[in-house]
Amino acid sequence: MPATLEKKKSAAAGPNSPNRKFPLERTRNIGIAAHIDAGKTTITERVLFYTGMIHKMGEVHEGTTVTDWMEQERERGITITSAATTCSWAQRKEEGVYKIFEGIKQRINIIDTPGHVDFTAEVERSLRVLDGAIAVFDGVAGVQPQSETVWRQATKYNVPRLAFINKMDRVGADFAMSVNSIHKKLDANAWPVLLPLGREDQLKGQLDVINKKAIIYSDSDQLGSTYEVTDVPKEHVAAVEKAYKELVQQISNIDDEVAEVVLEEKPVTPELLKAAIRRQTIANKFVPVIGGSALKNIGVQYLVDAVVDYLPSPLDIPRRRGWSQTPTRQWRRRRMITGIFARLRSNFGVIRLSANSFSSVFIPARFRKATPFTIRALTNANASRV
Ligand SMILES: Nc1nc2c(ncn2[C@@H]2O[C@H](COP(=O)(O)OP(=O)(O)OP(=O)(O)O)[C@@H](O)[C@H]2O)c(=O)[nH]1
Ligand SMILES: [Mg+2]
Repeated sequence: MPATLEKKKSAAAGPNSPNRKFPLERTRNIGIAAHIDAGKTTITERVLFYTGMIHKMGEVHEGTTVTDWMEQERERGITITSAATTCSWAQRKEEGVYKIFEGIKQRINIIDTPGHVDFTAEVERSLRVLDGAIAVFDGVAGVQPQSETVWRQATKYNVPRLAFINKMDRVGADFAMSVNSIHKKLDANAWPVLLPLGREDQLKGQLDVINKKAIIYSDSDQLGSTYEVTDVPKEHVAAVEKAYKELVQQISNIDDEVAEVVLEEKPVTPELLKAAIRRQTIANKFVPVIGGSALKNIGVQYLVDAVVDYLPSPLDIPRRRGWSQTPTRQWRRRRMITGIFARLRSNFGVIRLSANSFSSVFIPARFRKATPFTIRALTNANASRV
């Protein structure tokens, strides 16, 4: 093959090519964020295992997970630095279960963030570039202080999110209390789409509220790869019906298409309901809630299905603005900085800006070194903001 043709072909397959293996509409860039120890790294490890990226499931307490890769992280069992990883996932066909993107392979890029309060800046850095997030909560504690911080950060950057109530296997786990604490402390419009089936040592799987099915994990498969999708067991029918009514009502309050169908007293099909949940989640008006246990390998496959169903592809959300080296963009940047100066001046304080920070904004690169001056601007604001 001639060298130019070969070059063209490899360029076409590159990550930024329109012919890339996974086009943007089949990509999800997500982060997992939560209070310390909520189970973010354990969830990430399970996702990598079920998507076939790794063949041996690691554990945080054994120091064998993929995303806690630093020596200190492995020794201490905590995440210190955000780690990015990738996998692909096709929603599995299951009898009586509607999934929006069934059978279509998706690329999921994941950032596992740290939960410790000392690394809040690290989480913020991740959230500002993500398209969606899984907010993880401890099923015993509900919303914890650092969950509030990451929630606010995600809100600040308009990141659509799912809530995963983890650790439903722990003694004292309470799904309803956790959802309630999300309403009270985070003031979020968050409602369950997948309830945990049982709790503590009786946790058996999940209840699909939209498709009205039960996902029951096999006791003989400790790795959680085997489960059965059945009708909802009799003793749980009332709970699923209640959650379904609540879900339809909440969605109809914010989505015109569902509201219309409800007003006409027609059935709200899973297709219609899921499409509305996707729309409203991406619009940041709704948060689907899911229960499960990462450590006990219960509920992670349907969590990944929910990521694909409800979180946006990069094409579903407005473009982020960044800095560019093109003259037009540099001009916009200059205008913005000039605007900041105007505001600073009106505050009648004084700061000094170093020659470097000033020249990098205003002076073309080839002249920068030859510009030995500092400027004074009038302000009482913090210089680091400039
Ligand atoms: N009982 C129970 N324990 C869990 C579950 N998920 C995680 N854990 C345990 O909780 C501890 C913390 O889990 P991690 O996955 O490291 O939590 P994290 O949110 O990544 O923690 P940081 O990154 O340090 O904030 C580990 O000992 C896990 O084994 C769960 O579903 N049930
Ligand atoms: Mg972690």
